[in-house]
Amino acid sequence: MALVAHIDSGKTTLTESILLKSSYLTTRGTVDTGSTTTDFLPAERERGITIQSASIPVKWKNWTFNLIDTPGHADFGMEVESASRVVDGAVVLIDSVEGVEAQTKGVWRQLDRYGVATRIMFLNKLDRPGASFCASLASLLSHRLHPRPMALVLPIASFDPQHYAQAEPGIQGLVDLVKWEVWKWDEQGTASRHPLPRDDEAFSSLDIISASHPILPLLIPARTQLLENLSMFSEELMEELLSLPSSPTAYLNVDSSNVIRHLRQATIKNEILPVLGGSAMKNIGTDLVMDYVGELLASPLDVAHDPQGPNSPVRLLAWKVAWDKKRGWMTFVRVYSGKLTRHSVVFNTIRNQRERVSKLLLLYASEAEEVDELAFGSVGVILGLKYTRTGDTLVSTGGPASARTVLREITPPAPVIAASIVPQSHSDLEPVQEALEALARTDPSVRVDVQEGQILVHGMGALHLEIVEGRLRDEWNARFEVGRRRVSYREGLGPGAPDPNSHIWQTDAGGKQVEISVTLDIRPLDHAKKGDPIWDGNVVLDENGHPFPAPDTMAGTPQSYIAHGISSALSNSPNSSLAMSHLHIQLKQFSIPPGVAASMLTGATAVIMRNRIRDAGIGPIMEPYVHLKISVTEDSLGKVVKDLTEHGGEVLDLSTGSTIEADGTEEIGGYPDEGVYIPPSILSPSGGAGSPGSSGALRLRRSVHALAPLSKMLDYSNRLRALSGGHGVFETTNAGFREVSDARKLEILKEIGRA
Ligand SMILES: Nc1nc2c(ncn2[C@@H]2O[C@H](COP(=O)(O)OP(=O)(O)OP(=O)(O)O)[C@@H](O)[C@H]2O)c(=O)[nH]1
Ligand SMILES: [Mg+2]
Repeated sequence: MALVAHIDSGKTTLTESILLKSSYLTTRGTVDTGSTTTDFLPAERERGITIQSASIPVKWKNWTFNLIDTPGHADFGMEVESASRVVDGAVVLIDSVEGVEAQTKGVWRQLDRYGVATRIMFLNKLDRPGASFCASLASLLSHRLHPRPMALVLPIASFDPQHYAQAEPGIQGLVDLVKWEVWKWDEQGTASRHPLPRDDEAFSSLDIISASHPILPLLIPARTQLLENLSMFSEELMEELLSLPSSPTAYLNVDSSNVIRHLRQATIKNEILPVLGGSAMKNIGTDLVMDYVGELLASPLDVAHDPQGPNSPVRLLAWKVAWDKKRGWMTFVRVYSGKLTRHSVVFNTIRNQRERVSKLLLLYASEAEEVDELAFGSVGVILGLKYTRTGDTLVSTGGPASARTVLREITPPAPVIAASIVPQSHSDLEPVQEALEALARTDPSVRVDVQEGQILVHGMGALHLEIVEGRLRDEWNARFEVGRRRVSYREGLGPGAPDPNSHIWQTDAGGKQVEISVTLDIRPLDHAKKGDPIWDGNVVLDENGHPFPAPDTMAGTPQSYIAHGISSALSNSPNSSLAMSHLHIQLKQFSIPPGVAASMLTGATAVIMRNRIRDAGIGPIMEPYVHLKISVTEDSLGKVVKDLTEHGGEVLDLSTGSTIEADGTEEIGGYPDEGVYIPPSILSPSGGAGSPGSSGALRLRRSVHALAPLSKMLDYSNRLRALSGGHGVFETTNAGFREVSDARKLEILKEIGRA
């Protein structure tokens, strides 16, 4: 199970709370004092943000969860990518002052991409002034996150009804609508549970909730709605409800274990999104999160994996590789089949290598426990592997061929920014190159290449490069200087027509002239279409019109050699030396004379494609854009907006920006609220009636949402500090590549030395 969310929504804080509640910790740490279990890197503790995901097995009641705390900053999206690949479920958090944010949608799409169907939403920070349970719930619909969010709890801001009239913020309790009980937390954070009555009479004289409390009249309708909405997904429940007498309290007697069974089925099929809430910082709601994770999320047995028997062959996915000074290479794996034992030998199907397992560890954040075996479903670490990289599949040697199929690989997101690395002296060159290679192995979203004798490191954003630089120095003791940062541009296909003979390549093979032909239909991708992230924003199809998987995953076939050739030609345009993007490429046919090695297809395809791209002439240039959310005081708003416009930015929406997607496209409107219970806003006294983000603590501040070229925003923290007298804060998320104007194209070609 992974915790995923927008930056700062409280994932690490919730992790710490879970570790405390499950008795793994006796005292909790906080992000603010740099003392949490899972943010253990010095850079994480200094900055108070998560940079790498940390996994930890948690025991709660009869369950064991493998919990993965992920980073929220978009620059570390690779970590969410790999975590999404190996989990069967996720808890997605929302800061309930803000509602759904740009990266909430980002991580949601990542979960979609890897088919993580079962999710629970946790509306966090309900203690903050301006927090609103209802508005946050509604934002799930308006941002089209899920059509059927289902609140399993209602928040109790205070047990004193006066506080509602005075619009006091807070969270003191939760009503569990399923188990029909009230949770109450005292000042020390100790919880007590109070069952609710099953008949109407007793409601007027409850001990736990006073008769004048505004939540009281909502309880029975909320439970009724929950059951009715759920019955849309279960005929059995529908019939049970229909057979009940028509009294208002009849639904109170529906057995809760029965309700949980129906909830679980609907959650596993992703028909509903269960919604919980609380305050991770105050440990409020944590117990309910863990209970419902155990009760509702898929277990490894619920997900279609290989059937398991006592002698099932081993199949693992390496989802992360890390380097540790003491332990050496650490390969994080999830066991998808069989049982892995210490000192065994496994086969890496992608690198075609046998690998010896020296030790097995269960990792508790930075602490490790050595174990003799990793069982089916578990997440652990292998020491001793030499070749394995993130996304590789490992299987038993000697197992049946069917077990050798490759598990779906992990796609690193496209890098958008690069910096040159200059070794301090000649003797530093080799150590720097080794360090870069090792770092790229641990973080596949870092790419290293050499252009005109210069080493370039490409990454996901300015913060990512800063962290990469720090790790090279601290973890590998590399000695180097860093050149100016520049963004990674892309080239699209030029206008020139193809040469009719461009599909043929003649070469010399063993002293004989041979002719290899590869016919590719290459054209620009339609503007409205999105490219495949596996192919850096291009669409690459095989002869049958099916998308090509990444070249590494289909070793040995002629198609795989062609895919390698395509990938090599795309990585470097003969016109601009930039990577190519937004191309639509379909393989039509190919022929290779008998007796010529199929591997020759790689070179042939690369040459044929490069010629085609060269003949087409230089195409449009694209540059990466970012979506910015800037929060400033009213008086500096004008200056900030003016500066954005001067730097090629576009202001999207001055008030909430909430209807604009991270990639700048307008949303088509939210999901209807039909079949969804949204409690009245009175439940969140300090939340006000407005939308999240526009109320409470932020009243004196204004937020600006804008889209701007990343190249002009590299030094934005300094610029904003000057513009806002130090009061401005901002966040960025990647918004994809956009085609630039002719004037800007010339500027870029000059910058990269091509004009
Ligand atoms: N008021 C309040 N603050 C909270 C709560 N949970 C977390 N915070 C604060 O929010 C900030 C961010 O919390 P983190 O746990 O680091 O958030 P995160 O989602 O792990 O952030 P990244 O890993 O950097 O994406 C910290 O200052 C926390 O103290 C909460 O329930 N209430
Ligand atoms: Mg964190």
